[in-house]
Amino acid sequence: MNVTTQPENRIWNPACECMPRKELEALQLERLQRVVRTVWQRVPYYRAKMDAVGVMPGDIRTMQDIAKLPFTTKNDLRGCFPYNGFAVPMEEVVRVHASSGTTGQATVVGYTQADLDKWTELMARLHTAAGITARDIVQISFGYGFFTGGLGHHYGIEKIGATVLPVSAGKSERQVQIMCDYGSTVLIGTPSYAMYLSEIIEQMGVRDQIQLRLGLFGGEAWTEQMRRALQKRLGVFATDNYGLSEVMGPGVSCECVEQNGMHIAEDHFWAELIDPATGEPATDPEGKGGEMVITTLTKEAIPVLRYRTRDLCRFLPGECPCGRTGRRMSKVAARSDDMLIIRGVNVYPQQVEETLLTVEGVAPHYQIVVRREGVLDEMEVHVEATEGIRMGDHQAMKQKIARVLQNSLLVSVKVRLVEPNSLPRSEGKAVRVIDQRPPPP
Ligand code: DLL
Repeated sequence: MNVTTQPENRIWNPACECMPRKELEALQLERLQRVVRTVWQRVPYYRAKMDAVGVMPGDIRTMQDIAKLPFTTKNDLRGCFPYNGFAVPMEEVVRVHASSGTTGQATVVGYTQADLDKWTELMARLHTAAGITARDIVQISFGYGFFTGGLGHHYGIEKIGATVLPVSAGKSERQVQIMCDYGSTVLIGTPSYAMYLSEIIEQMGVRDQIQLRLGLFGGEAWTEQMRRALQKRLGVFATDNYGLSEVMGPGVSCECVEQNGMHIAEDHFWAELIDPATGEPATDPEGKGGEMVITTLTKEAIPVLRYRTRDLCRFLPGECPCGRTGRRMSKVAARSDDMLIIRGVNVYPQQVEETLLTVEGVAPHYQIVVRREGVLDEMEVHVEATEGIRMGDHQAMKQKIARVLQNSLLVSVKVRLVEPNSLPRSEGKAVRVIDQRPPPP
């Protein structure tokens, strides 16, 4: 199975997606001023925060004035649980999504009908940008429910007239059977789950029956190496898309068929990059990058000012040949809270993935276990060997992986080579790090 040729560049809404920058900037300012006024009038939480720093809606005269506004954090939104951050009465809210709440109180987000219509429009843009057409049969393997992945993608696919298979996550053999029986041409899910499905396809021996041509992956960080592996294994053209429930869900930014960064839907979101340590604007946004901070410009039910995403990325310079004028962001390199400090060296899980996937014979499944041995932190990377590696090769393979990782991460790493298919597979977002260190006192 070969990766299909690049799909053609089509644009869902050229008037918005290719809007001249000057026009876009005027629209953004008008929308920002409106949203700031709205939250100040209607959300006591924002009124209190703005009063505390002495900013009034009238102080926002240019986009740069946004820096006068306070940040919003996940904890702030948790504190508004469940509906205190809403700017409209409940009778105007037609849907609620929420984060899983596995790491604390869930964050709850509401949508008016107009919010859902805008979200659907942004998803239609995303799906068209990735090359989906009305002729496609689209299998959605994101969970449906409070998670925004399933329902968010669902309505966009319907809007562009393609066929949705609302399979949801899990039951992996059944997923593959559906792919064969229903002739799915597009797979939508997390990259780690797509990788798992590619293994099931091999195990079931049905590669010849798979008709996938596009893969739209998002919801978690993944590397270019992972993209190449997925394209090869699934025979798809793979694009990335980014979003977060706090500001809407998927659809905040997406790659087009140029595969060169994700266009931000700037008519609906204002994106800033800041230095995560100081909160000041990033000094080198196109080089070193920074933490993505997002302000919603059009959300009605729960507008959010300067939300600190914790996602680290860069803005990409230059224009995209596709014709869209929206500024592009790089892949998310990591979340600032995923950073491990091992013996004084900063390590991100994505660096491990990037390096591992360059070693032949290594399966794209890994887990990082961090422990404290005495006063020192130890990092052990669990890596699966592919079936082809004989037991006798294990020692040499282990040493090779440790050497390659050490050279790239600049910290000593233990490697444990584990049996093929023995690491846990994700049906949603992969858990890459198991941190067994005691919590700080
Ligand atoms: O994951 C929304 C989504 C669903 C996006 C499906 C794309 C596709 P949350 O569960 O609130 O929402 O998680 C948001 O996931 O802050 C990032 O850390 C991470 N994330 C989402 N998309 C990407 C991506 C959805 N393409 C959090 N690359 C975000 C890297 C991503 N990380």
